[in-house]
Amino acid sequence: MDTPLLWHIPHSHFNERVRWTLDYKRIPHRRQVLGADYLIRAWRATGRGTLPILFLDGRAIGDSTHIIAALEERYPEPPRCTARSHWKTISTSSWARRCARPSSRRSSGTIRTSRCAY
Ligand SMILES: N[C@@H](CCC(=O)N[C@@H](CS)C(=O)NCC(=O)O)C(=O)O
Repeated sequence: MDTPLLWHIPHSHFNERVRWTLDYKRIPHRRQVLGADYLIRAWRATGRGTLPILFLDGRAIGDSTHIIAALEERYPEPPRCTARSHWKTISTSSWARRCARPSSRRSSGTIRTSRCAY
């Protein structure tokens, strides 16, 4: 199996949530920041002009939600989310750190998080 490769841009929450998932699951991978030619490269790889894109097991996967779902399937442990869902107010906990949006990663105290559907 090839080492997964992430094409990404640094300042983007779509890209950050994939980086966060890769880090959280401790998945060995490589990262490549794309330059100004990202659009054509992304289109060629996935048929859509957005980043992030993850190359996993010979597939180019676009869209952060699809990428995270594929990672969850390929690397189930540790699970990114539990079955707990729906709007809820929770205190910062291991569940919150796993499932809250990346922007809430460093939150402390009580946070409001959305349904944990990646
Ligand atoms: N639904 C996509 C959205 C990704 C997205 O919009 N990425 C932006 C960077 S933050 C992008 O590549 N935009 C390029 C463009 O729209 O031309 C995802 O979750 O990955």
